[in-house]
Amino acid sequence: GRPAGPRHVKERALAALEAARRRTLALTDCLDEDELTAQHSPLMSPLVWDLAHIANQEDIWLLREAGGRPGLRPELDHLYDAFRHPRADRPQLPLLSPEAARRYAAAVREQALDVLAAAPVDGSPLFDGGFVFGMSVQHEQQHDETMLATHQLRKGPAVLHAPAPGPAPDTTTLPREVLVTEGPFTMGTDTDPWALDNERPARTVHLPAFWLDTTPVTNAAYQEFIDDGGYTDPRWWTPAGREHVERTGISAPLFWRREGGTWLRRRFGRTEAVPPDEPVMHVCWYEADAYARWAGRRLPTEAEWEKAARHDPATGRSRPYPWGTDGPTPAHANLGQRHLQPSPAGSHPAGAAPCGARQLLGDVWEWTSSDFTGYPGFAAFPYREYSEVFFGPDHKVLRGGSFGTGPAACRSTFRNWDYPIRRQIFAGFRTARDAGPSETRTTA
Ligand code: AVJ
Ligand code: FE
Repeated sequence: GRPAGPRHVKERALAALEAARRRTLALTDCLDEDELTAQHSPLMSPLVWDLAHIANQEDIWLLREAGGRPGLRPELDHLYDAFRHPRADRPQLPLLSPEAARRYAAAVREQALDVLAAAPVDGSPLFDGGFVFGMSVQHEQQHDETMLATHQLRKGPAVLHAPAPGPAPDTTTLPREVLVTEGPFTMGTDTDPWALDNERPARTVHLPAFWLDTTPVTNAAYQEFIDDGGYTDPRWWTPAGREHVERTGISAPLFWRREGGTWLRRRFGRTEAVPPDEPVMHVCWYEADAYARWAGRRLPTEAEWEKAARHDPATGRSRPYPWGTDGPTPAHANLGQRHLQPSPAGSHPAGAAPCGARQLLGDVWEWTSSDFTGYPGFAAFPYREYSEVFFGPDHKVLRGGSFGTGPAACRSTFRNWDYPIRRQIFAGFRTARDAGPSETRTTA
């Protein structure tokens, strides 16, 4: 279990704030001023914008809202307001220089740690369980993942280095799919102190039995779809997906290129053969959806994904993580940019869910079939712009986190969302199918 109490809450917040900042600095200290201020893709901000935006959000939320202080640079709020300036316009703004952004981030952090030391950690929704500090950490970690995606889009030689993940254990006896039996489970949470508004409230959801892939779909499996003419066969695509493929001409995951008979991929400034046993990534929702139909299957709904990731049939309860209640270790999941690629399919048996599925957290985000909406009883907190303004049919839900996701922004209830055309994110998928009536009483 998790130790409670104000001292533990503050220690957890402090450690998470420091870990997130180490990563932020690692992603920005490795590039010179020109590279930090350049726009590597119109989809992304210049890295120096992310750096100062992280500092500005901490200025707003930890110094002003939580600390009741005047804050350091309120005059910068408009420059670093994501809603005021689309990403493509950000390089033209009079942004802080990299040096000034670093100084701003350090100065805000110094005061934020004073606020943390003096803060109550209960008594109000903003402070209960250290929520506002957890929110700030998760915000920084999400931008760290966005910055990692910017690194993947930049041209030029590699500047990030990390060891490769270990090989998968022997997977010859691993079943291709696992059964999640029919019945109710608790979806969402009322009790996780760092859960964001869109993960709340908890409710009971009743699902029919279904089968789910034991691991994310691999590059080798996805290549079969390509080789089978999957991209040009209209049977596999929704009308919107078909239209998207025709308009963009996509015919393989982003960053892939065929040379002779081999598929190569560019990864953080290096080119390598596509590893067959790794989860496929940099595919959009339309590609994931088409692959699933080609395979005679479908994407899981968001509710199915969450049930597979946390329902414990032995107790009838939902877990914070597939493996239980303790936070992730490297044995459980490939998270936090310790590696710069997903682990091979079948890795992390210690992180398996009760149903037997592996790698639900970490490695690659997983597209689900669901639109991003508020749960029944949703209440925006502490601000509408975090999630509520994105609710609706334009965004699809992704679950599980990637190798680039910080551990504080990853749990069985965490919800991510994006447009169905997006491919620069570290997203793959796994597939599902309905279980037949004779299978509903089988125990997984
Ligand atoms: C939840 C990843 C979609 O990056 O747009 C960052 C997170 N919100 N700053 C995003 C976020 C405000 C968000 N995603
Ligand atoms: Fe942000």
